[in-house]
Amino acid sequence: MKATVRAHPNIALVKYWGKRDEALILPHQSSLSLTLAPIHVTTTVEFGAQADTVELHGHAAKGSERDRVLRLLDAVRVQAGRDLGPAKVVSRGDFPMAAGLASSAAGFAALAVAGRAAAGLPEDTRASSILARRGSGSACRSVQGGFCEWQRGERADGEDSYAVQRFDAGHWADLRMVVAIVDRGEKEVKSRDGMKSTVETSPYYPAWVKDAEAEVPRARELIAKKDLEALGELCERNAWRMHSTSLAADPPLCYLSSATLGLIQHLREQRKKGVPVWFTLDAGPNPVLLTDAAHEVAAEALARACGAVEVVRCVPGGDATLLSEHLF
Ligand code: 2P0
Repeated sequence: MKATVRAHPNIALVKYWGKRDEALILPHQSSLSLTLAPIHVTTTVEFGAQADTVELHGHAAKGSERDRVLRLLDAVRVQAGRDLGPAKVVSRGDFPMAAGLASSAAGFAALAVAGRAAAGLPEDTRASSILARRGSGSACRSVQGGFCEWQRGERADGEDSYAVQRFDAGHWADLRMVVAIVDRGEKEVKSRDGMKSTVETSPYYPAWVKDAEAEVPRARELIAKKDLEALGELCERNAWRMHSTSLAADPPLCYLSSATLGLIQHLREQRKKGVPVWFTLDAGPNPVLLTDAAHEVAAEALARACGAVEVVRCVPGGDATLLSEHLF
């Protein structure tokens, strides 16, 4: 009745931006990401506790944060088909939570896999990915390592909307992602609200959906060939288009800061000088640089030269895994 899982965050190369079903968290388009190590979240779930308790990163979770965790465990109870009693959950991450590194992706992936294991359910990556998705969309891509594709699916019940691994972490072991934290502040508009507003008000949204869906198979081909330059260009294009459709929302959503733009400018200059480095950008001001092992030090230096207050160097990460040591 107790299980502990370690899962890694992921960064999308082709982003997820917008839901067709808010309750089930079903996306309008498919997306593709890379799971990142060594950073991770560890989560222990125990059923049969005295009362439902949720501790996230050293604090008792409250309100909607707590509800999201407990709702996911309710779905585990339904899958188990028996009364598992109240649950105790403790979760800890080892990376800066304000980094825009979507700790929720690693957190909900770890929670889904640990919840199923604690309930005695068999290991099942598809079932865990669907469960993780219901906690936070991007979490479905953190159940497995390497390059994962979240297929949007067609069904109204979401049973065909989950992530599949296209290439494992070993496929392109010298690919690097360098997270450049230029701003530690909380973003004004959370991803969940930003994407909802974009879907509802941006006249460019339908174009985003069509384009992103078409970029996924292209990205897959470039990853198969390990074509860093073409993948870097695709990543930047996709990030710009996600931000463009958001900028066109009403009111406009601008996640970029002057520090973001300064870094991008510098990165382009470095690229002209022959440094193979590209960027992607989630719903926040902190760019994530894409490069190879030979240039990760140069990428970090570039980020620091542009005022990054913290830099996290990452390599392709593996699957969410069960651990024998628990957090309590
Ligand atoms: C992504 N992002 O593909 C995109 C790119 C942010 C920008 O997934 O509402 O926390 O829980 O499904 O997954 C962040 O949004 O949103 C995200 P919910 P989530 O990684």
